[in-house]
Amino acid sequence: MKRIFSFGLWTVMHRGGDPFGQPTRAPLDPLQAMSGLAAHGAQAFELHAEDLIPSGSPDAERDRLIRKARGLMEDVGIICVACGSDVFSDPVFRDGGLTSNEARVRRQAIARYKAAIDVGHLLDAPLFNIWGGRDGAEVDASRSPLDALKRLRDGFNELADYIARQGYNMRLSIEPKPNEPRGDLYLSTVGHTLGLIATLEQPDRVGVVLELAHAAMAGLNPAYEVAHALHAGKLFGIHLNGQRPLRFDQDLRFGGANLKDGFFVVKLLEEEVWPGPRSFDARPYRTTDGQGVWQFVEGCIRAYQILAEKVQQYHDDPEVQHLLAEIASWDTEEPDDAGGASAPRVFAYERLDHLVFEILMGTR
Ligand code: GLO
Ligand code: MG
Repeated sequence: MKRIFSFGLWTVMHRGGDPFGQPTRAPLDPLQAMSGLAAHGAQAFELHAEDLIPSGSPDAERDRLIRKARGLMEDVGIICVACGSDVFSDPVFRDGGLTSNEARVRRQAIARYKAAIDVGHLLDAPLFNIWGGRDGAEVDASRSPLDALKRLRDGFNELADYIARQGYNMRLSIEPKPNEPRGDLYLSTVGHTLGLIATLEQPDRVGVVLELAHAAMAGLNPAYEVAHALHAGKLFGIHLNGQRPLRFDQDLRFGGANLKDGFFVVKLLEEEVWPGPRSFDARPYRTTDGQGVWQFVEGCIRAYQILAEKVQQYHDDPEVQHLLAEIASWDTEEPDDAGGASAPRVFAYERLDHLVFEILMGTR
């Protein structure tokens, strides 16, 4: 299987600003972002429709920008694997998008998503991914969380229905996150999101996008989150990056933190031959300059490739094979010494875990 590497346009377009500091890099326009990504090893990109088309652009301008993008995509050989919408930065959504207490604002959020779904369709995106960054609260008295879930359900139903009625060849996904920018977000983990999806009118059309950083922010094991999505047949996308647990959303370069978590996520994706694009949603450091942005891109891709090689090495290692075969042999109902007292089981997990460490360190 040929792996497809993808980046959010917003990752390389990010200018290094943070809540306490001004941007540190010159702006990069979306077409430069696409061609730069193609030149540095990516075969695909994701975007918010607004990354390419400023919100409120008239249709003619939208069509012109899409024609330009499609021409460039053809020229440089890059495809669009997911589209989303920025329903978080405009102050109108400060009390929520789909969950706002103002019906008028909820309608605006739906309209924004529908317009972005059209953009995704025009770029041949097979997935529309929703991260509702404002769908949460700081003031729990402001709305019942149950009402918020009902509003999310109604919103996702309407959007899935829109995609179906338009006849678009596109699936819908939801990207959970526990908090930030809101104090708490209503759809915080894969498990919560799967629970909500089960209540939708067309649950088959809707899945999840798991972001490693978001799982780590919740103190969860990202590989277990991926496993839940895979088990439910719902892993529609993945956002790879690095993150130290229980902090603000750091979006570090893939490989920049929690190496072992990254390894076990890659191990799962590779073992399951998961067919989706390996998408990166990270940010170049604030100290990175315009050139360094492309080192960031190459670093993310290379980190994935190295971890995939490590997964292969793990499976080829005779001692690992021996230990895994032994573990598999315990999975039997047969008593191993009929009549006599069984010898206490020796679990060689210390050794197995150390072998993972040696493989990752390159000392084996
Ligand atoms: C923020 C999210 C965000 C989404 C994007 C998808 O924490 O990770 O970057 O992935 O909005 O459209
Ligand atoms: Mg993301």
